[in-house]
Amino acid sequence: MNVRKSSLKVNNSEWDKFIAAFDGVIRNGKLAEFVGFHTMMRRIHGEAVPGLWRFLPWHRAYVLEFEKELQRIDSSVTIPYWDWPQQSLIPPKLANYQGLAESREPGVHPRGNFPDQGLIDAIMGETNFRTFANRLESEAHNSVHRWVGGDMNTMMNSPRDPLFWIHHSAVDRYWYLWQVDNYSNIPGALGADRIMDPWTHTIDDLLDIRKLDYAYDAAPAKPIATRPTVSVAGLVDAMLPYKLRKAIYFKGSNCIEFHLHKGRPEGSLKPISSVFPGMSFSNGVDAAVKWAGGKVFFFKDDQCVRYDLRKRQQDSGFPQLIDNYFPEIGFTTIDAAVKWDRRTVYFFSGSQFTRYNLKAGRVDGSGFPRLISHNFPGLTFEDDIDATLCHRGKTYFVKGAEYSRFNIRQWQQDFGFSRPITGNWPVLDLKD
Ligand SMILES: [Cu+2]
Repeated sequence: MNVRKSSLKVNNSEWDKFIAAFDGVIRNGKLAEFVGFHTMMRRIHGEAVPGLWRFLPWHRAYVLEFEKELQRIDSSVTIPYWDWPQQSLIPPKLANYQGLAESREPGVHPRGNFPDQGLIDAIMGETNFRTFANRLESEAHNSVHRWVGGDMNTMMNSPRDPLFWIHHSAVDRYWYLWQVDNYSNIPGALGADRIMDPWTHTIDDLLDIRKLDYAYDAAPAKPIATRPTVSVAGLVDAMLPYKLRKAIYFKGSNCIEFHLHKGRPEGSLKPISSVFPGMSFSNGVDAAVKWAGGKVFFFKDDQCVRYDLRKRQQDSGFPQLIDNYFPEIGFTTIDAAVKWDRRTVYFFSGSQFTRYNLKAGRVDGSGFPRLISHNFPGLTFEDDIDATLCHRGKTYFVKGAEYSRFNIRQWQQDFGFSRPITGNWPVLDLKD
């Protein structure tokens, strides 16, 4: 296993070997090739949205592959990590060695500096991957590039300088340390964006450094955090748009009317049987969705009912098995359903969803069901969604004690989500 050491712990002979190997990849042209990758590859920095998700995994692959090139010259070499903020200066052995870089201007740039421990602690305390990655890149990583200045402060030339590599080893280490406590699923990078070109590494292959056969400092790498499980019971079972600007939230055998614009409940918690007389699932529903023609569909376990809102009665012939009534959607149970626009309904079940065309009365296109995680960029919830509702260009997803807001036009989760329901969206806290 390859152990990357702190720049403060690397001894003189190890620095000499690192420098000799760096000279080797200059001579064999590999460094120039790697400098080219940094310029060619799109979406590897946070200026573009996929870059926010790709920055850390792409640079993990980049440092790893470059380290392999150094090891082809000298197998004992690993890339030290620049141990800022403990070492907030150029490591002395590299002060007079700058590889292919032509210039450095340390300390000259007005916004160049090393992050202090307080900033590092704040960044490491973030719990949402995207927020963490964004802050690590923009607040810590960028300012060190600026502090070194010269070639290090350019996208074209920065990898020419050995400081680039020890700097990115440090960034990678902070991600790894964060991963030990926080699950990084990186759901916002989709399709080709999940592949760290020009290599074949995918984000998923790169998450666990133990599988990549390296570690930081002498201790073996610790296991990284895995997907958290929701330990509390869901606070809401289903949400249904109701009349103008209103919605009904369901929990157990009760429901409550909520005014979406005023942001408060209207009236009190009532039995489902009093609001929807004659509806079969008076003990509770899994999902509810507005349908065409003044109808609503309710789902419970493997059954569904259609309900007529004007007549205030359940249509005859219901309940039916979901599988019989909607044979194409691919689900026998439904976690959540939402009318997205006038003709489109989304059904969610487990880790999958199916899009349904209300006007045509059939599944909307091919390839359904699809994975939630692959089609809703950045959505924190990848499975077992409790309830969902569309309102004013946003779709709200509820899972357990948290909710998320998804921007339909931008097709991404809004910044700063998911959030706890309690304290942020109190009306959803239907516990008494
Ligand atoms: Cu960088």
